[in-house]
Amino acid sequence: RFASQTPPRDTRYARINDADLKNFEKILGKSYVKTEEIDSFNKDWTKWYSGNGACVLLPSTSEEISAILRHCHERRIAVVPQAGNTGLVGGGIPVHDEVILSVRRMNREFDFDPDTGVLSCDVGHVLEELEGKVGEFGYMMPFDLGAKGSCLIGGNLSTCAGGIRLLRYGSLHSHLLGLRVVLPDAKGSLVEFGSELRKDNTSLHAHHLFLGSEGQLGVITGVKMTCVTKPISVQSAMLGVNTFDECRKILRIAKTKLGEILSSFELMDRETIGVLEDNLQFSNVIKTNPRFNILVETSGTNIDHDREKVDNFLEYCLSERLANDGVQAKSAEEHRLMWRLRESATIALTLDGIVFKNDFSLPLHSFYQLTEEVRARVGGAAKRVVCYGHMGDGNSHLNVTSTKENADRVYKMLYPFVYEWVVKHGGSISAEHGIGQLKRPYVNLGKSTEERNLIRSLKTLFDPREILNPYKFL
Ligand code: FAD
Ligand code: S2G
Ligand code: ZN
Repeated sequence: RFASQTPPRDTRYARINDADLKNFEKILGKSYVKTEEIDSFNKDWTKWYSGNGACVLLPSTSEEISAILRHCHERRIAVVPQAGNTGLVGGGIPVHDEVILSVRRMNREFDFDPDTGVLSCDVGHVLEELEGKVGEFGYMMPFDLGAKGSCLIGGNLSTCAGGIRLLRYGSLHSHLLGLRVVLPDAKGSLVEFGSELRKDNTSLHAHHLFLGSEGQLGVITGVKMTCVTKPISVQSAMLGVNTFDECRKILRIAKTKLGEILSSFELMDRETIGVLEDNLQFSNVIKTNPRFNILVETSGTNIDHDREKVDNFLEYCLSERLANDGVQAKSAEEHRLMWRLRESATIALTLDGIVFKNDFSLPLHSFYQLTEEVRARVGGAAKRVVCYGHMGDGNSHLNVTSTKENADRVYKMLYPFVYEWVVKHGGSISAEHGIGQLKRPYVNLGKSTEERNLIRSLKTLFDPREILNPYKFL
């Protein structure tokens, strides 16, 4: 009921009939065309969205997807691509009766070149499984996120996922070399964009258009991307800090004193720690109940050198009274406990009632001001206002929880206030989770008409009958 106003079903789209299902079964085989027990595909992870997807199709090859899209183009049947269904904005959930095209079975192809670190694979691999497979060659995926056990690389590409390593390894754009895409046009065109080469300046690099396209331009079926060498030494430290200004100063010091080995700089405010303590009975690794926890991670090649660097960094922050407490992980177990705190925030919040999730990019000078203003604005109506996130990337996950009774009131206090506030302060209303259904009405905030019109003409170019993931931001 909080989801942004759902647009009415567009009558241009055909409703599927038995002949369609027969055709899908001819393409995929009966067992991969599901019309029963498809709730888990029609509901999203946050349980905010539930679609009426008429059926779920489970292809295992690009050719099968091409045949499906050819048929859907001809019959003008709306299709929503889906991967691991861990998206947090309802992007992979039908708004009405769109057919769900799941890439879960697209996990045959896997090829890795240990000389170049280039991964070339189908999009249905689970992120954590890819981490393990490239790990055998001494490499690591260049991004990591809390949903790694369920999200698929196809979904990560389509949302241009960020995660906890972006500060060090850059966004997925820095690692993308090529994509295999099936277009929703009359032929169901199968197009290979880019190559396996790090340097290939022979085209417009159009594959980058599909990063973050949220299933609206084409179905991504294969990827070629660079992975990074697995660090021999991963160190972490947790600092207790009293003011956000000091957190900003510590970030600058981390960048100079830890330099190239700095790989994560995550923030949790005291309220975030509170929801972890109350709902998961975790305890803070910092015992002085600080206003902020800062989790710093380094990834390097020499354990002794890195440990010493982190030690000097910690000592400096303490002696300069920027942090009032700090501890370096002395074992893999301590490292895991620190990260368990940070990565469990999402789960802890799901136990707190109705959760209004946010994912903003903000300039650091106003990063925490929004949380303070929201706290003042929602006051007693909300249960909790917490802020955690990838501070090193300026990415705030301001989450507000409420009881069922107060939810409508809190929702109206929050939206569109927070989106307008973010855009007014030079931020972005979506840092890494995408737009989906959640932010569709606000996607034009701060965007020029020229840009909007150009982007729309790209949608028409790739998806002439607008059958792919309709009712979303394009
Ligand atoms: P889905 O949710 O299935 O789909 C996501 C979008 O991609 C949809 O719009 C869908 O239509 C489209 N799509 C899927 N497959 C294809 C395809 N093959 N071709 C074209 N379009 C396609 N996100 C972050 O960025 N950073 C985080 O730190 C982070 N932490 C998370 C922690 C938890 C506990 C959870 C539950 C989620 C978190 N997320 C995070 C959000 C989510 O995991 C990411 O958005 C992830 O990239 C989604 O991948 P998925 O495979 O689940 O995709
Ligand atoms: C994170 C997960 C989703 C959320 O933990 O970094 O991206 O907002 C988030 O809880
Ligand atoms: Zn995040």
